[in-house]
Amino acid sequence: MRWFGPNDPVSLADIRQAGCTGVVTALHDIPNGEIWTTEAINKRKAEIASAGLIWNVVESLPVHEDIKTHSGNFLLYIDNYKRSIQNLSACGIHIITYNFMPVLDWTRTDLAYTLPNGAKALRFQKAALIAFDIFILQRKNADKDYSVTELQQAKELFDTLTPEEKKLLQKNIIAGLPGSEESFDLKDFTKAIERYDHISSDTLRQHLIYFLEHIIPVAEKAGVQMAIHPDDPPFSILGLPRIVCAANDIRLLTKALPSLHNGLCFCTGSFGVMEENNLPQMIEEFSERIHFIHLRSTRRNDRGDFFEDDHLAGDVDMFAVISKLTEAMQKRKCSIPMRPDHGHQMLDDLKKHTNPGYSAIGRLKGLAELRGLEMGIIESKKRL
Ligand code: CS2
Ligand code: MN
Repeated sequence: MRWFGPNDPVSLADIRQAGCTGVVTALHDIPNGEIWTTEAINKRKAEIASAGLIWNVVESLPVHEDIKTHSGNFLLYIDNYKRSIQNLSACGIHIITYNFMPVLDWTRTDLAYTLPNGAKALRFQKAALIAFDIFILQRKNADKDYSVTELQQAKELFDTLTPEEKKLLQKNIIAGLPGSEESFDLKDFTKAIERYDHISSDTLRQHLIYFLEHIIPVAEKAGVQMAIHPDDPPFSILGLPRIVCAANDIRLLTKALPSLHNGLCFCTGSFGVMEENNLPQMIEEFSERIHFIHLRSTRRNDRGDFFEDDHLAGDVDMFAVISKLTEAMQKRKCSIPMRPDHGHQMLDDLKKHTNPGYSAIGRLKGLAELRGLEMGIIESKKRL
């Protein structure tokens, strides 16, 4: 499971009881862009080990905005990034997840969407995002990005919101979800997105490839597998370019840097939002370079909304996904680390403060179901 460090309301002991053997974490207290020293890494590693767990995957080693925009101190930050990769390797950690999403990490408009059974889930409602963009953020020329119907739906929704609900919507979108490196107020946010005014998807992709050209040789030498996390949601939001959404985006990256150290964090919840992404096929195509797995399912509608469904329900064919993943692991003769990505807020979670998406019981339920499915698939192959 993912653990957010000593301040996480879900403790290492809880995670161990949930049946995990390891945690996925980051040194969240180190500002984005600074070097992760071996002392700091080893200290956190020892803390995790003393709870009977291992730290084998970093999520995430953040990429500074200067690197994404190719401006300011980007050369220094790339050097620092290389040093962090080397330091992690020296401490025995060889899988690093990161993402290349401009400004915002993962984005939802509703963090407490009540499901029919009373549990709460995370949801992305397109009309709410557009309402934020047009009426709260008032981004220049934003209306050009949407159809007349979309603008109308956003206006209708916005008119039903109370002032508190409007504030909450803004907070949900820009105040930073767990694991995000940044948190903004409206003014700072506008400044941050304006840095991308002249950066198209192709330019952003060139910036990513430039970054990879510098770090992948270092990762190779250090025996570190880099795993890029797809954009979540996998489409452009608020006029920002997005370049890690579909199978073809991954093809472009692997064509530029064919090394298997240039790998993927296969997040079924993120890729699965896009109907054209055939997940089992993608696993087959990229099987050698999947270094880390996030399992989660979303359910979409035809308005461009989605919510996080039960791990074994929704639009993701989890049986096919896990079948393909077990085949990949058998072929590679290795076990790829996996975590349940997010979980519902349910039972006692509902009475506690939990990090959105990172409740104890909801994730435990997801993990238990996923492990059961995996065991069923492996054993039935052996015994039939
Ligand atoms: C999100 C992200 O998909 C997710 O789990 O919680 O924070 C994601 O982990 C990062 O973007 C990966 O770099
Ligand atoms: Mn994910």
